[in-house]
Amino acid sequence: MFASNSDAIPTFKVFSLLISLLISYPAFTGQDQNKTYSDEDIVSGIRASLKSVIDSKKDHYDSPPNVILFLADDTNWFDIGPYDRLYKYTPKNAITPNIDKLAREGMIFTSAFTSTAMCSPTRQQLYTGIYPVKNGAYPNHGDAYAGTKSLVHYFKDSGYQVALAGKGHIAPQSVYPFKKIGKEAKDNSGESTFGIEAVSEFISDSHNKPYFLVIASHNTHGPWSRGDRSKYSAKNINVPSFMIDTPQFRNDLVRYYAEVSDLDREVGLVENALAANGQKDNTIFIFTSEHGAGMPFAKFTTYDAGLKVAFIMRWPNKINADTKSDALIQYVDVVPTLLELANKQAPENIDGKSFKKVIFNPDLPHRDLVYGVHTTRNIRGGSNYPIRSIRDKTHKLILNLLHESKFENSGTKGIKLGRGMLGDWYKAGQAGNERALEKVARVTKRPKMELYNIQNDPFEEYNLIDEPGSETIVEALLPSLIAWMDDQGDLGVQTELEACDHTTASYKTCP
Ligand SMILES: [Ca+2]
Repeated sequence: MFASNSDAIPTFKVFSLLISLLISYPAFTGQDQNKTYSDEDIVSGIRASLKSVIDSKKDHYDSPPNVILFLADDTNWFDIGPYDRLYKYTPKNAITPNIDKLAREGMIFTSAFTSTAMCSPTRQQLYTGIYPVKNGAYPNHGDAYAGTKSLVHYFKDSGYQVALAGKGHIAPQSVYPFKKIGKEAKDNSGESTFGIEAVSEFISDSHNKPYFLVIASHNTHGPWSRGDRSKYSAKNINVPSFMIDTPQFRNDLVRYYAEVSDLDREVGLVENALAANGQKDNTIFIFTSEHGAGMPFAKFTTYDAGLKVAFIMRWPNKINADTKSDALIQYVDVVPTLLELANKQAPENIDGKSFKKVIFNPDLPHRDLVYGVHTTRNIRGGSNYPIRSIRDKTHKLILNLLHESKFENSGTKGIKLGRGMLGDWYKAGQAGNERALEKVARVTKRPKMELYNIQNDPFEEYNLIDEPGSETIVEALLPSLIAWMDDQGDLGVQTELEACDHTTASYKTCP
C-alpha cells in the first residue's frame, strides 16, 4: 500500500536533509579522499551539521520583529468588537470582523489607558514614553520639548526603518523624524485614510530589514463621512447607556459606526499586505483605539470613556492566541515594552515601564495606578479648565482644579441654540427629558472632586464624593495623584495658563 501524501513529505524531507548533510559537511567533502571515517566521525559530523541547521533556525526565530502600531482616531474602546462583547453594559453595536480576528490570534488588554483624551498629547506620550506635562506636549496641538527622544530615535538606533503613514499631529519634527509615507490629511478619496498603497509598498520593500511602522488612521475622527452606513440603522442601533437617546443622536451614531467598520476594513487591508509578503509571523501587530470619540463624556474628559483604550497585540508563536490581560497599563509603557520585545534596552529616563512580563504571563499585574491630565486651554473654543485624575482597579478620583469656572469648548457653544450633540440633548431636555438636562449641565459645570466606583458604575455617572466612606478612598488616592503631579513638574492651574507657551501650531486659540 502506498503512503499517503502527508506521510510521504516528511520521508522525503529526511532523505533530503541526510543528503545535504553528506554534501555540505566538510568532513565528507575533505581533500583526503582516501581517508576512512569511523562511525564516531560520522556521528559527530551529523551532530555538528544538525547544530548549525538548528542555530540558523534559531537566528531566524530571534531576528528582530517588525512592529506595526495601528492607531484609530477618536474611537471609543467599547465600540471595538472584542471589547463590546466582553461586558454586559456595552452597547453591542460594533461590526469589526478583522479586529475580532486579530484579538482571537493575540492578546487583548482590558485595562489600557492613555493619560489624555485628545489627539496630539495622546500620540506624543505614546511615541515618547513620557507623560504630557513632562514631555511638554500637554495642550492639544502642543510641541514636545526639543531634545526629547521618541520611538523613532530608539528604533532607528537599533537598525530599524521607522515610518509613519497617515495622521501626524505631532511636533517638532526633530523629536519625531519618521519617514513619512502615505497621506497625512483626512480625505474621503482612496481605499484608506492613511494610504494603503504606500503601506503595501513599504512592507514589500523592507527586504528583511526590520521596521517599525505606525499606521495612523483618520477613522473615526469627525466629521463622520466614510464607510458603509447600511451596516447600521438608526432604528436598531443601541445608544450607549450613559448618553441620551434622541432621533438626531441615533443618526449621528450610524455615521460614527460606519467609520468604526471602515476602520476595521482598513485593518484588514494591512493584514492582507502582511500576509502577501509572508511577514505575519515575524511582526508584532498592535491595534489601539487612541482615545474616546467626539461625544459627551468621552473625548476631552478623564472619564474611562475618554481615557480607556482598546489595545490588542498579536505576535504569532510568541504571544499566546486568544488571551486576555486585566493588568493596568498606560500608553507611556508601550515604547519600553516594544524595545524589550526586540531585545533592546529600554531607556530609564522616561515614565513608561515595560509590561513584557505580562505579555508572557497575562495573570501578572503591572501598574497599581493610572493617571489622567486634561488641558482645556488651546482646544477650539476652550476655556481654562484643568482636570487631573487617578484610578486604580476599582475607583477613579477626578480633580477639577478650576471647578468654579465653566468647562467650554466648541461643542458647548451652541447648547442653548440647539446646535450639535449637546444642543440636541438640551432640546430633548426642554421637551421634558430631565436626564438630558442633567447630562448637559454636567458637561459645563462640575464639582471640585468626583469619585466613581468603576466596577459598579463603569461609565462614571454617580459621583460618590459626598457618600459615607468616600474619605477613606480619597485619602488613599489623592496623595499619589499629588506626588505624580510633583514628579511631572505639573503646577495645576499655572500649567494650564502656560499651555500656549507649549505650541507653535499656526492654529492657536489662546487670548
Ligand atoms: Ca484623536
